[in-house]
Amino acid sequence: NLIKPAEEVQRPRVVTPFPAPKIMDLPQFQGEHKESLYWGTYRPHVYLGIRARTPRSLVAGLMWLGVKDGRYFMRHVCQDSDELSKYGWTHHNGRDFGRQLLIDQDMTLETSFFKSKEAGSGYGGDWAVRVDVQNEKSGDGEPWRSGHLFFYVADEDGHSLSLGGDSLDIHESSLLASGSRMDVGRWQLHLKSLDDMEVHYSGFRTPHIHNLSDLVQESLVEQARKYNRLQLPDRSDNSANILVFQISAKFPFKIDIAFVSGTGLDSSRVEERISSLTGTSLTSKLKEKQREFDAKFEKNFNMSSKIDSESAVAGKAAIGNMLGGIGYFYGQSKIAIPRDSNLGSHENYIYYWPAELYTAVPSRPFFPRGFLWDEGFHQLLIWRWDIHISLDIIGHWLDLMNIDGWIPREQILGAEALSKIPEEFVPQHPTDGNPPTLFMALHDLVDGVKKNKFTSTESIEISSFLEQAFVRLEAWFQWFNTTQSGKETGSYYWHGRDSKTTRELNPKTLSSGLDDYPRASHPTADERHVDLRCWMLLAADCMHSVAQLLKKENGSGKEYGTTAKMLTDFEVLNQMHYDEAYGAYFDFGYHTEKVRLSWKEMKVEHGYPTRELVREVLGNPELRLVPHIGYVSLFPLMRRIIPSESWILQKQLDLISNRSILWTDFGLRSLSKTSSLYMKRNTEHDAPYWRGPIWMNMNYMILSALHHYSKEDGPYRERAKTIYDDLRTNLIRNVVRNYNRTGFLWEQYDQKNGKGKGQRVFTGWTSLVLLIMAEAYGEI
Ligand code: 6A9
Repeated sequence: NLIKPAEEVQRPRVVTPFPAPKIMDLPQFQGEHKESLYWGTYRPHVYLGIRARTPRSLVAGLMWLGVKDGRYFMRHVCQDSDELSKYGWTHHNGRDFGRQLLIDQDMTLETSFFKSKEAGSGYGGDWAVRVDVQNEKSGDGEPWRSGHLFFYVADEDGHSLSLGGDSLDIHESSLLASGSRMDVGRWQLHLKSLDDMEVHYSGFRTPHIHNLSDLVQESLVEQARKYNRLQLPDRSDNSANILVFQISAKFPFKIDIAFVSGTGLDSSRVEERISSLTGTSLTSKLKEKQREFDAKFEKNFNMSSKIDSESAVAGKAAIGNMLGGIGYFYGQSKIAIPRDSNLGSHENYIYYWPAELYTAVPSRPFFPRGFLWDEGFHQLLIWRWDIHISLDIIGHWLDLMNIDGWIPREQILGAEALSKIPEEFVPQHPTDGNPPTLFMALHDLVDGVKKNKFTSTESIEISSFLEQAFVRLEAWFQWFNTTQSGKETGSYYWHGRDSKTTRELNPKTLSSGLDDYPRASHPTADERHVDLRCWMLLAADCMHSVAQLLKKENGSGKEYGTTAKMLTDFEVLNQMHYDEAYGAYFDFGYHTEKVRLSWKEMKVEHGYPTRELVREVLGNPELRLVPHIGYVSLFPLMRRIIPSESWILQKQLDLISNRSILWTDFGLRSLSKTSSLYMKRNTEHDAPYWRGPIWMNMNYMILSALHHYSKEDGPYRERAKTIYDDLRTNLIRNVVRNYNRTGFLWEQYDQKNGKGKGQRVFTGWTSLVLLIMAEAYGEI
């Protein structure tokens, strides 16, 4: 039983769902739509994992033995320590097709996924996986001339699985396993191959599939010890809910795995379905799907005249990995509660309600889970590919809202997601927000409907979605507008900064998404954050246009218009945030520049003196603008508040194009070289993160604004155009170069040499490079 009992009597307010019909209950998300998305590669944290969009699914996945320096290693969960020199989806359409390439030392694996619904298929249809294994050193004389794959099926519902036979000879019978479930009826799993191979197996019974790699490894080690062979024991019993099949063959070899459901009904069609999902039939289906993918890529991004073919390959990997990285999660968030609260919990957290989340993820090996503000950026790509997937994802996120209009920022749902993160980072803080970037995507959709860019069916679906979402969006807006407001009307600040810390050089602002980007040295209620003010403008603007579309202008719609107008007021913005001397927009707060970290001798422990890095404040903080030029300073430009004829626009262009400030050959750095905190560590353990390196999401927003100003009449139009072109070229060139050199998209890029930094396989917002290639920007 994975689900903790809910507090039945009276739910604490913070874990009470928003009292309105769920968006995901809309008719448009049922029926064919729902079924078409049932099975998928929705387990992004493993190299290849399949499940259905249901809380306790039948799951499947691939492991293999990698060989390094003559030793074997089990590969399963995406891990940097596996040192794969490349992996990721070169193609994926988010639905029924994907092709992935993985390079593990001398071994190259190509995994393809294909899905189809045939007459006789059970709910959600059938699917197939092809694994094509090559090895550079596959000559007969080599010691490692055979490869070992492990394909598993596991029933999270605990139903037991039946083995195809006691000894598996696939040339006799291709049946590996079968079972039965409520959702899809009876099902069978088959293995077909033209190559010679041995198949061994092992059965397990456990609800904990997240440590399956360990189980398989232990079983192999035990066999190796006893019999000196690398082979699963061919042991299972009737109660096993997990079956693992070891497939061993000489390089090169190829296997096709076919999953067929609804097999209880019409057995004659089963053979036919299996053969159409394997062999030459599968080959031609995969080819056809790949052609479709290429054609859709061409049509939707329409950029062949704008970029070279090398960039197009990286662009395809960007969208392929974004779609291939989409996951389905189910579980309960932990919500942090104040220590002194009397909620009757012995822990410092309570559980959110059990919830499902269908979402893209920032990075498969490191952050294979949902992040609220990342998702808004992801949707800018996804809606342009498949509007139905995008609405489904946004709907899931908005359904996670509580009665206060709050959505937890980081979604760590279920055991598999939890296994990727240290415990202390799990609880989410209900006082903390995260930029409401979903409004960017929603605004694009509204705009698209108004300008007839969608088919009429799509437009109707978007409108009915917005109709159902409206109360939630209003509550979301209100949550920000009330809980994150500042002392002065029209001012806002990110709540949740630590005002008592003695360790951080500058207390972090995790909720802003820009973590360690420097803010006022002393957090107080006097703060005003210019980025949040601009996010509020985006939200108000978007709400206003949604209200217009839904013909609600006379009710609350009017207020959003008024709020948006107030927040676009150039004079007020300048009074609150503009610094004449720097020509830049800044936060405001209780601040001193005279802060540093220094080592302090602490009391003697066990005879040893200990040292700690602590913060020293050498100046007197005062209420003032906080003089750090960087991404935050550019928000008024990003939001296009600055009139195109204003000399303040010229100032912003100066800051952007100045190499001593933000300009590099690889994109705009997050913090000016002239800032006192440029590339400074925040604590002994926290290296600079948003204090210099180049991030794609912000560069995309800045480019989008430059693109806008290069089309608006005004004295700086030409200059905006030149800067836009150069910045765009630099960003594309650098990301593509890194992709070709390293095989990966990266979390951020070094501002000095352009090298990918932070996490690799960061196919979240770095994938926006594709929209940059295509010059696809929103109207807002
Ligand atoms: C905490 C650490 C082994 C950081 O892309 C996701 C987020 C962004 O939303 C945010 O803006 N990333 C950015 O500043 C990654 C955050 C990962 C948090 C993980 C646990 C230990 O894990």
